[in-house]
Amino acid sequence: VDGLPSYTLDEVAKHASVETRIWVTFKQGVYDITKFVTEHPGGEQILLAAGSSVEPFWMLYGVHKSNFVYEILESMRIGNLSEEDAKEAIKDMSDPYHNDPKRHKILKPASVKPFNAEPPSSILVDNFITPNDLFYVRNHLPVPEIDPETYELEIEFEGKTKTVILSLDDIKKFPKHTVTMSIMCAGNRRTEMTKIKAVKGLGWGNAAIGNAQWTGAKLRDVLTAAGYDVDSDEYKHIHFEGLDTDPTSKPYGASIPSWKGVDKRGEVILAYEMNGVPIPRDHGYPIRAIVPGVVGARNVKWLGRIFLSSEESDSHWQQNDYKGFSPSTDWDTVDFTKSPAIQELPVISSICKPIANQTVTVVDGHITVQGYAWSGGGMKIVRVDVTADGGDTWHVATFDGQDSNDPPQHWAWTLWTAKIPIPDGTENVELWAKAVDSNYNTQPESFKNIWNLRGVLSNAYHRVPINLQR
Ligand code: MTE
Ligand code: MO
Repeated sequence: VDGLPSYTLDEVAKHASVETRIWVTFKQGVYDITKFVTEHPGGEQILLAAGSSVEPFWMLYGVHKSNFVYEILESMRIGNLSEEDAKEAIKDMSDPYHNDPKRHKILKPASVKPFNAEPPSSILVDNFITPNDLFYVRNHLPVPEIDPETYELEIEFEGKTKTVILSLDDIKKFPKHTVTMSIMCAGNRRTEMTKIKAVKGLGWGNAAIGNAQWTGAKLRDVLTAAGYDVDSDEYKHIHFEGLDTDPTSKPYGASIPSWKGVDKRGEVILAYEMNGVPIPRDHGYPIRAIVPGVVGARNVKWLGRIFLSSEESDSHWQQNDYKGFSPSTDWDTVDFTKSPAIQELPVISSICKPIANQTVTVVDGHITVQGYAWSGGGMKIVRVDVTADGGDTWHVATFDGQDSNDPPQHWAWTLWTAKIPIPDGTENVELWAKAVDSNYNTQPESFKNIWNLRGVLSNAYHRVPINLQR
């Protein structure tokens, strides 16, 4: 290694084709892999790294992390990276998340790699539409870097050989459709359930939900153009695969029942805009499956493939995650095949202002409480009840923001305000909120009886203790 010439990253970048010879870097090493390209077990994939570092690919395709592979690479070494470039390269490239976008400081991370974060819940109730930069982010993997010019969406049908491929422009040619809808993570409000007993999952507060306007092509139209008879019920499930991949190059994936995907009233779209601008990278640029009324996990970001099938997606996130269980099921007894994958979510609400333990001023014998409420499956919130005395008196909230759509196409959340009378002399109280949806379903009273080992479907009454001042 010592005694070999030293090269800068710029020099390496000039060697990216057979004519100029193909160089790559790994840590401090510079390698000429021109001869090896035809022998590479992963085929032409290796050319993705031509003229630059193989490391990000190796982080994704875990098979490379073996002494055997390192030895092959060392046999092709022709030099070292210049000291300065080596420092930079090691810093960036060893991290598959180095390409993740910059995020707004206000997002509080529950985890950084992958990036998962929610805004302070008080800002949720400031606007019916959640601004893109303040919308919670739930990523399972690094954010893929996708070139809109070369982006392709593949559509395939089980048992048929044809593949339909659409570019971004192709998708934009379909009639434009906009839906205003809330997306919520199945783990929203998990930290409240955790207080009963520990669960496995990210520690979400009550802001793993947001409401946005999504614009794109209707899946129904796209599948029809792809030659599918949407009224045929030929397939039971529609799979969505993301372009984000794990270290074994398996993509994030999920599926929805096909009736939902093609239903005229289902309004499932392949979205390219979020609140009027191209979808930000964190939220699925350039195309995201938008499945109104259905849990966040099925709203697949960075959509790369649609597959119509007789079976559900076999992805980890469809089969072994995002399912509910009895409170008495633990990790020793859980059988993930026994519960269905979560699709449409149950009714939920949450108090966003004030926040727990805040000191609130009583004005004219009242305090003001604000929050959101939402229900899955296109149900509408018909009432929100708030109490400050453990349920002896309930006060009906007024709605500040609500869509005019009727169920079963009411996809957006409802923002509400309640004015709660506070008797003289009361020093601190606990506020409770519960919502009722258009099916007259309401929230369970306590977490104890809905506890589940993954901490999902965490929709018991929200209870917020506050202090009062006059
Ligand atoms: N799609 C892909 N490709 N990869 C992911 O990690 N996370 C899912 C869903 N779609 C995910 C994905 C989950 S669990 C949720 S809750 C939502 O995206 C979060 O969407 P957001 O980050 O835009 O808020
Ligand atoms: Mo999620």
